[in-house]
Amino acid sequence: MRQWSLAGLPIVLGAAAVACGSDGAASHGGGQGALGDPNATVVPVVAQRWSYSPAQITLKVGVPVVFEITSVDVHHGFNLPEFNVRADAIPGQKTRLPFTPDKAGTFTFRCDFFCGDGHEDMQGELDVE
Ligand SMILES: [Cu+2]
Repeated sequence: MRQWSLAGLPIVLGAAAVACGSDGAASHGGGQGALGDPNATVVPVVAQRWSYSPAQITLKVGVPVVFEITSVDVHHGFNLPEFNVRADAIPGQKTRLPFTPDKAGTFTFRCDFFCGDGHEDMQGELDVE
């Protein structure tokens, strides 16, 4: 089994901090920046080898939510490439990911942090209507 080096981690975390900083800028009219809309619905997402619970999520265009992502076993990722958002799913932690879908359709979220033999097939479906 392939082991990922921790050497890459500070780079990833650093990039996330930069993204959060710009998102929280005052120019972001009325929003709560990286903390997300306080009225946004929290959508819990639990990652485990090698699936997500729920495996299917339905959201509405323009309605903000906050994904609250965690893992029950090892470090996973949560990546929505069509929306250019991602977060880490870490055991014992909840990662909050504010998200407002801006287009309708059926999309795939997938693990982007190598987690073992089933990693390539670890995915779920996001429906935006
Ligand atoms: Cu994985």
